[in-house]
Amino acid sequence: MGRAALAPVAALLGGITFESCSDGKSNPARSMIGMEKPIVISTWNFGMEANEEAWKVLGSGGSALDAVEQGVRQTEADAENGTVGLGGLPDRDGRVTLDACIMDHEGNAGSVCALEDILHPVSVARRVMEKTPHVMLVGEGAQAFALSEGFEKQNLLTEKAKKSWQEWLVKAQYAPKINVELHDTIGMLALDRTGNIAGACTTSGLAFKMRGRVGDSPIIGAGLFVDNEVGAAAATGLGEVVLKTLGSFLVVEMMRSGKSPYEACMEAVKRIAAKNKHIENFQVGFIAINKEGETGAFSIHPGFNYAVRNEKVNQVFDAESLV
Ligand code: SD4
Repeated sequence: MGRAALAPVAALLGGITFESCSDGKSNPARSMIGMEKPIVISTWNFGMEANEEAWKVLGSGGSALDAVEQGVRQTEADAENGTVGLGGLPDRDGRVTLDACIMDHEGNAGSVCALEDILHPVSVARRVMEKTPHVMLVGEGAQAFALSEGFEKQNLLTEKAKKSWQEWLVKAQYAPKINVELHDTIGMLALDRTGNIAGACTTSGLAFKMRGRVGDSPIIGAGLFVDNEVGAAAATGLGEVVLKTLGSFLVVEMMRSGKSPYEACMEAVKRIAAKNKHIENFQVGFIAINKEGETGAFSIHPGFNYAVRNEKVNQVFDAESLV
């Protein structure tokens, strides 16, 4: 296991500089950032822009729930991002199908799976949470609900994504493999000024997946879990293996038993590695935050990074990895 990649990979705002320091057991972000609230952490380097939107809410005293919704909406609307919302790569039939969920500090949760033609699945998930007695709506039912709530239909298949799909069709090999360099799902966790935690997760899932395939991202406990007494976690990577360990729930439970966010993410990754063959074929990364505002992350392979934002820091960190 390497201690690779502790160095920050993005410049800090405001000219603040920090020493790169870690004992290999704690997250460098912890040493650098200190444990301060409010704070937001997101998967991948594109989390920087999403964090910025979340920060507009958090920095002005808003709630963690509003922050994570506003934050990931930025990614959903970014047509250049091929794995979330608009511009997401379609399934093998050429349809963009979106999965998202959201969870608040009271343990309320909402989720949509295989939602089509709606730009902001995370906001539909929030409506499911707030306006229905249910947690999860799927497919046509989710879309009908969204339309009844005033969301509008929109074609989410961009020309770029369509071209990638058409190229894929030439061979049409159904072998979903996570390339560790691919930037995937956005998971975002926030701790607000009042000490409440919320999280959101949104994705177009695996590129060229089977029609109807749903991964971990919209599943409470797998792609995302929040327990306001303990902390929160989110996952990215090959959903099938995260589903089989309920990865984000596992991370939160490990924090409950005393592990730091970093250690909890590492333990969940080790569990996945122990229970699955051929880890060389897939990537999984977790991010986590605890009640004190300490953050952490860990992945199977190098290449996973995450963005952290608080009063002093706005930065991308490379996660440490098992391999
Ligand atoms: C999924 N976990 O649908 C998502 C996609 C992802 O890296 O995060 N890919 O399996």
